Amino acid sequence: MPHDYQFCFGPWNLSEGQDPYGPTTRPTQTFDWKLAQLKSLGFAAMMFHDDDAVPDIDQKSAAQILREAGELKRRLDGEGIVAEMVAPRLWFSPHTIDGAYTSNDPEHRRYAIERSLRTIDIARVLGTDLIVLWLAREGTYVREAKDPARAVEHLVTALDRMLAHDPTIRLAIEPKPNEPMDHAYVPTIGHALALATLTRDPKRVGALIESAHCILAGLDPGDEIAFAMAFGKLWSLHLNDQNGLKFDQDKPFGSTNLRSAFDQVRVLERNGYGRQGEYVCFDVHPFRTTRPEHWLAHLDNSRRTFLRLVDKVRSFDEARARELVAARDYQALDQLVIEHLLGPA
Ligand code: GLO
Ligand code: MG
Repeated sequence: MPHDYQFCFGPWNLSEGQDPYGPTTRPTQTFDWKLAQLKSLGFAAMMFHDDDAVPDIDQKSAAQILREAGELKRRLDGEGIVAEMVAPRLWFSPHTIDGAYTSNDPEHRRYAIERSLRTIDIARVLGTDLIVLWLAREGTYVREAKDPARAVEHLVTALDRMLAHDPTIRLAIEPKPNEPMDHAYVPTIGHALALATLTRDPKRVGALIESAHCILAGLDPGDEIAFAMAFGKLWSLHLNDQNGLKFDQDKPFGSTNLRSAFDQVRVLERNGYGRQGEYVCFDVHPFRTTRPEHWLAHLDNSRRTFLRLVDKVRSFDEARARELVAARDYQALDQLVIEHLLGPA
């Protein structure tokens, strides 16, 4: 069945297998190699951290950053690849050990904001107006270590500085409830959209939803997606899967819970995701056990599963579902979904 979805991933999604307990299991690859893989898979766009676009960004002047971003833009144009978004990587630097925008150290908060402004400059050169904010270290390990109400003020200050820096950019907050922090300050889509209302330009602050992050928050990814879409605020999407409350697994889409994946796709279909140019991104990683020759399978498989589920959603007997809803026969509705997913006996 024809579809009109456009797909993307980031260079970090071709990861090399390291985890906190062991080193890489696949050879290190260059950015050029990763770009070539994206092309070979037929994906339309790439997501970027600021330092994926301009390596060693903290060592470079603003002019040099712009120059290198310009070189990258020419390469992407030459390959016919779009930059979907740019995200400040605010969790690697010695200046962000205690958080970035919410650090207790004012110097470090300044660093985080300045770096985010450079990210915006890069995004403009790469031709995207979308800045993604995964607020990785904005939270605590020890609750008494920070003032959570002040943290909201710090976050709003940072968002306002970014909005003022460029009147055309949009900020998409990517909520995640934990990891690396014990508790994060913006754990759900509701928090993200509430935060938007306190900024100088709420209509330019929206959200990116990642399936696994919803599961880690004990929430239903499809409901979170629907909530953001009801506000017109779902500007990007990281589809993947997660087996319960464990470390952030970034499994292939549908790998753990096919029915939840079906529900996510159904919500996207029913609410017209992609019609404003939004991309379907897969924030997935190969398993550590994956051999180099199977390096791309998790991305290809996620897209295959997504497209199979688009077909499943479009062939679902919605008229019958409406009758069952009207009759409050949710028992039969439940089985209708299960048998549709199972296919003919
Ligand atoms: C981690 C996040 C991360 C972000 C990426 C873009 O849990 O999902 O992968 O999506 O850094 O900001
Ligand atoms: Mg993500």
